[in-house]
Amino acid sequence: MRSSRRVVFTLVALVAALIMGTGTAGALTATHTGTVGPDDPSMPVVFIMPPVCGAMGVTPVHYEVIEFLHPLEGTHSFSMTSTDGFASAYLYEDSFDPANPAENCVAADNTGEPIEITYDFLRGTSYFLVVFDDTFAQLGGDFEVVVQSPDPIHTVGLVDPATGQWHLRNQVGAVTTFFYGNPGDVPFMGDWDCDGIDTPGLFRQSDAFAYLRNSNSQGIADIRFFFGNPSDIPLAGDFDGDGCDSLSIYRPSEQRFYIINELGANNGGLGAAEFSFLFGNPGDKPFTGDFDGDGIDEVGLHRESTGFVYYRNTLTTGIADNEFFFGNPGDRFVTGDWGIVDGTDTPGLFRPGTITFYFRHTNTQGNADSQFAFGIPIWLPVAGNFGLD
Ligand SMILES: [Ca+2]
Ligand SMILES: [Ca+2]
Ligand SMILES: [Ca+2]
Ligand SMILES: [Ca+2]
Repeated sequence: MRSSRRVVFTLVALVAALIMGTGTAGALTATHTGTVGPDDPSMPVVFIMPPVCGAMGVTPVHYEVIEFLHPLEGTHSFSMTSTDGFASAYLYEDSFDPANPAENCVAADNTGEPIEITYDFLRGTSYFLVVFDDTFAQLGGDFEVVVQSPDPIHTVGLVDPATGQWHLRNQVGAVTTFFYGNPGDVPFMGDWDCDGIDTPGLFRQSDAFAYLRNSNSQGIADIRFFFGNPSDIPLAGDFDGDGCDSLSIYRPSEQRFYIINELGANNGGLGAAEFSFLFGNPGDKPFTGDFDGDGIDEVGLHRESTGFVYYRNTLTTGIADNEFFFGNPGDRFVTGDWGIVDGTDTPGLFRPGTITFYFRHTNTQGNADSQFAFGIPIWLPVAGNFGLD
């Protein structure tokens, strides 16, 4: 049974790869602006020997820090312009200590407009771009940094709820298959260890535990904790923008979201909810995603009976910020940054009747922008950046 399925899969994956092409791996662009002035803290200047830092000096300079907490691994590039070219920049790896700014400085530029730094970020590591006033006058000014970072490469997978077998696709449609969990577990994906890669999580309604794993391979849970009510729906997302996913709760009986920004302690209980709010109608299925591209996940609801999709751009009670129809009754909904890779998540769905995934590339009403055949009707869809070759 299993081996014949695998053959079917390979063929389906090949066809899908042909339909989808080889993906559009590129770069995400974001712009950071700020103003360095007398109110900013100061640190001793570090001499620059482009493209690296040299020895620490003594002259104090005003600075501002742009944090990149657990960014994706790969090449990041920075291009900065500033008022009369007053600013230069340092890049720090792991941590930045303004009392010892020669430490952990891995790149720097002071060669004039535009200031440019390119650096290969490591997986699971934080980076700090320090913009400082490189003039004797220390009058400061405005700056703008354009950051190019790697694509998150969101793809989809399917989980067989009868066997606990996971089938995760990479960007070119190749499928990685492994067993994780028991029959009946509720599957989801998230980045539990903040390395930029989404890996499996399960909610086992029989013991009300969540079981999280940090790699896309067969094995036991790396962390497990008591999640709560068997009827609660787990929602994985980064609800505070720190680069780490946590598990929040949607309680259908109350139509209430409980937002939690820490994972439960291993073998312990779930942490207290930071806050909760009412949203939704009875029967609607919750989902999470970053629908306004600000780096923080928010929540929405999908009405499977009609395909009605609605969400808010903030984690608060209120009317929907956006709503539209996508899909047919019975479709199973996911979200991700696909098609137009711009940091904004949009809907996708798995239609059991046609064993096909359909994707919308904008949060607007309309037909699917892309699609491919994949899977078996009873399988459940998941989505994320799986980090699979
Ligand atoms: Ca991870
Ligand atoms: Ca978080
Ligand atoms: Ca957001
Ligand atoms: Ca997008």
